[in-house]
Amino acid sequence: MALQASSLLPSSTLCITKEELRKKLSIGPIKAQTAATAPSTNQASSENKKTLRKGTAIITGASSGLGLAAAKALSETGKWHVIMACRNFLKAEKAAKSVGMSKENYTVMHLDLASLESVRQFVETFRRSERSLDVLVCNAAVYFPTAKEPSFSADGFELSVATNHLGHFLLSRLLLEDLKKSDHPQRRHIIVGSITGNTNTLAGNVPPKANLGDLRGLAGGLNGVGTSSMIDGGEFDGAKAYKDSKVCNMLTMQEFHRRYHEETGIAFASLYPGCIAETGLFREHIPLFRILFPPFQKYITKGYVSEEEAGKRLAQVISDPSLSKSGVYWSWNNNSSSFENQLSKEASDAEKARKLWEVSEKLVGLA
Ligand code: LMG
Ligand code: NDP
Ligand code: PMR
Repeated sequence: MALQASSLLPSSTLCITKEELRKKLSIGPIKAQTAATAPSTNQASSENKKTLRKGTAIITGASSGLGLAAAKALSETGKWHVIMACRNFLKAEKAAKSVGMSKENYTVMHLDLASLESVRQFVETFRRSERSLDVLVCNAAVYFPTAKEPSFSADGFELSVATNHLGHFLLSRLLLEDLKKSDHPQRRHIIVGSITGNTNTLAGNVPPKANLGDLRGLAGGLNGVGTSSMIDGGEFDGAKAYKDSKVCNMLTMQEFHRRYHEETGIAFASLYPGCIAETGLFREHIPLFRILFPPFQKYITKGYVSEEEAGKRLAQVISDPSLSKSGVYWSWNNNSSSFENQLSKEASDAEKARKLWEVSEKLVGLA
């Protein structure tokens, strides 16, 4: 397979030799993948293909927490090759090794969701790998609970909404074309949501509450220059910006479902995997919070879940044949069985979802 190693990474990424890169990207299995997805095999029955090739799943933010745990769980099945789409190439490589993932089951590719250019480059890089895309998982996120002032992405958008929603929105729109071409029995697009964006729960009522309002801030460009850095047009609040971004994630999943499920057969779903109270998500929180939050969730709310268990839950949503329903928000009860949960009024507002889609596509340069 004469793949140009240099074409697999954006030029701006990291200085390593082509040979190291070739090894890192474990190019070996591509041949088998390509063979199984070539047009001539499209006539073969899909039952046949189930046993013919591994599925390929892209997971954003697989260098820690939930994404890493899910990548590990999937790779252990031997049925999946995971593309770990990460902003820190070396960290992701180390993380994969540290959890014992074996080379032939993953590839790290550079993706910085806080840059639309990087998202586009990632899509090109992925396409050059000639793998088929079977599942896309939008998992990466940032949370700035103590920030007094907003930070901004490469494109000038408030950083948490830029990373958690806009970067993923562009990625998903571009990769939809690739998902459509997949002949895998589990073709899915999964976006990680959260209970804290859903105001029909106790957790969603802890202030500040999510609220996208009429999207005036987003429509204004979310750049804090002359317009607000918050989606609803209000004053910057890092915790609210995160919760708002999760509402966007859940609305986006449903809008994809409405627009594309029937036509493509792809399953679109979101999930709340439980409160994974020790992940990197809370790295910006005050130390006292980081100490008290895990026992609070374990013993008081009982909402706590370990990274490993949460990773298994996400892996289920990615590949379990019984969780193939589209348009669903998955949650788990205390004995770890999955169920279709109810989204809040705002997070299931079809009109808001349509408007969010239209405003977002303008901001990311698709309309
Ligand atoms: C904000 O503060 C910060 O200002 C912001 O910067 C950001 O960090 C944000 O969400 C992140 O939080 C939130 C603040 C407000 O919460 C706290 O900081 C909580 C500390 C108070 C501790 C209370 C004691 C709890 C007893 C446990 C003791 C042991 C462990 C402690 C560990 C604590 C770790 C968190 O919080 C408040 O204002 C407190 C009041 C919140 C109550 C919200 C509940 C609303 C209930 C509404 C009911 C609605 C019904 C819905 C229907 C549901 C139906 C199913
Ligand atoms: P982590 O911080 O452990 O993982 C987040 C991942 O996102 C990291 O790999 C991080 O990369 C990556 N990331 C951040 N910014 C970017 C970027 N600009 N480009 C590419 N990747 C980026 O947090 P969690 O595992 O907890 O979070 C995973 C998902 O789970 C999020 O969507 C979160 O909203 C959701 N969630 C988490 C809950 C929890 O209790 N923890 C509960 C509900 C939902 P890096 O390693 O380089 O920092
Ligand atoms: Mg919450 C009753 C259940 C419950 C659950 C499942 C969560 C999940 N939380 C619950 C309750 C409460 N929390 C209560 C009663 C309080 C007030 C004491 C509380 C506080 C709290 C804070 C300050 N909780 C938080 C924070 C955060 O900074 C986290 C956050 O909002 O991040 C956006 C958080 C979370 N609580 C959760 C979950 C899953 C989170 C974080 C992660 C996320 O939504 O992705």
